[in-house]
Amino acid sequence: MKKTNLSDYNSAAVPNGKDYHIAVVAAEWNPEVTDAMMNGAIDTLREHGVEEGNIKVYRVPGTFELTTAANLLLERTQVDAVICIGCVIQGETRHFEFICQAVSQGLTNVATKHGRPVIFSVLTCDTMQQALDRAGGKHGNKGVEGAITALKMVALDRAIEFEMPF
Ligand code: DLZ
Repeated sequence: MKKTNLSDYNSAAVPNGKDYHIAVVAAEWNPEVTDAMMNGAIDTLREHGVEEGNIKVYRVPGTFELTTAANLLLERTQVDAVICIGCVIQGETRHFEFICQAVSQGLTNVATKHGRPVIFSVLTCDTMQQALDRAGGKHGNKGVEGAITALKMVALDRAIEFEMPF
């Protein structure tokens, strides 16, 4: 079956996040997109048992700053995962390429450096309409998907920590 909305998921297959601590960091650029993704992520965490006090939300100026924020959070707190939300729209210059390259590589480096999940909920679009379509529009909400990914990755982290027999 062709999936047109990637935010359709089986709720029963998502781990319960009762004792999880999750940070959500969202860029201020393109707020009509990042606000919708951020709210989708927060609502999804709540729906899957993460307690209100265990969800911490931060804003950064732009998508480029997501890497620094994720690094600070993982260095200074015991947060289980960081969901990074941004939206980069192609403009007339090459700025787009540099931001996309820096944030994708930067977040990968931060995740591997700290050994904790960092979720890449960053839209890299040609047009604002493409972004809106993925922030609660016809292609779902990538913030929701980021929250589900975070829950699954924390569950994996704990399974490796506590369930491995060797
Ligand atoms: C400068 C810039 C540009 C041109 N475009 C975007 C964008 O589409 N999305 C986004 O989140 N941020 C953009 N920024 C800001 C950079 O991410 C960053 O905040 C600045 O370069 C300062 O480091």
